[in-house]
Amino acid sequence: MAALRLAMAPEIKIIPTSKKCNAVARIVSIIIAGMTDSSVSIIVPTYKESPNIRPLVERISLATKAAGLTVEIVIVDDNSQDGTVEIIESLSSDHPVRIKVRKNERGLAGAVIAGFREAKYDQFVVLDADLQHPPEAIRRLLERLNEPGCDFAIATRYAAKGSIDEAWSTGRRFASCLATLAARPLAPLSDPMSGFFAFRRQTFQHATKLNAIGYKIALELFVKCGCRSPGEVPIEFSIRNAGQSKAGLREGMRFLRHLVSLYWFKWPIAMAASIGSSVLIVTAIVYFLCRAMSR
Ligand SMILES: Nc1nc2c(ncn2[C@@H]2O[C@H](COP(=O)(O)OP(=O)(O)OP(=O)(O)O)[C@@H](O)[C@H]2O)c(=O)[nH]1
Ligand SMILES: [Mg+2]
Repeated sequence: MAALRLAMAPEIKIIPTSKKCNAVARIVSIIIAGMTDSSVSIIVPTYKESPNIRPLVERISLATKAAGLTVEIVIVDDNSQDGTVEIIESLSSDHPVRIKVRKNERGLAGAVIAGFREAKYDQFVVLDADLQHPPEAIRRLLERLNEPGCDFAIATRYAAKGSIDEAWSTGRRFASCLATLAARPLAPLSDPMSGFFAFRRQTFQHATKLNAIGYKIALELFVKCGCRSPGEVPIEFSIRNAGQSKAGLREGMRFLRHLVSLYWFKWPIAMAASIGSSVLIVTAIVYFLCRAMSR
């Protein structure tokens, strides 16, 4: 625990000029390390993920124990009725895991927000249940978040040293690159589509007009919480461990709607101006065409 706290403590640039200075620097860094929060609520949205729950909880437990973190794992399930509840109950005697079942709602983004409301610690990590996001990177995400000034830490497959499993099809890579390019102006992130991220309760409390549509909750939170200083952690993005993907054409359409709503939120005047000028141009063209044809 002390080792992790030291690792997570902000680096202090003190140049010791004597042994005395060295000792002072060490004492200061120990005090700051002691103040660094090493507790975290890990939120996992699930829908029909029962084959993945046990390996996921075991890997999170192992990785966070090795890192000296105090954790709770909050599974937010949308009434999958596939045995997920029973698996969590059997795991809860050995692991710090609990489940919230939502019976009347569906959707990844809403489930994650419900998880934040359930969480008891002040640092949140969100990751998918299907092990595409390596739980071993949770420690590095929190280290990043605890660097001075960082308000949002996100795992990325597109930064140097990040990668995507070779089994990803060309079509999937192309769609992911297109979506990433479309979202880039909204947030200075190399992988704004990522669903593996860490941030603080305090930042969440700054959220305005949260819109729980679609899959891209990290992008939504980054924009609506007014985050400015992201930290990135490269990961190897795997393929799904078991079970079926819930992403499909319908999610793709939702993503487009979501993107437009975020552009409206961030640049309402520019959006109104571009729509207004497009309408003006089209009206002018139609008017001159009609006049030319009536001569
Ligand atoms: N609670 C809840 N979780 C969901 C819902 N839809 C998806 N999820 C979870 O959100 C996470 C991401 O969904 P995936 O189906 O893996 O989507 P994806 O990673 O974009 O697609 P793949 O790469 O094909 O796995 C998984 O943990 C899902 O179980 C939902 O409606 N409600
Ligand atoms: Mg997945």
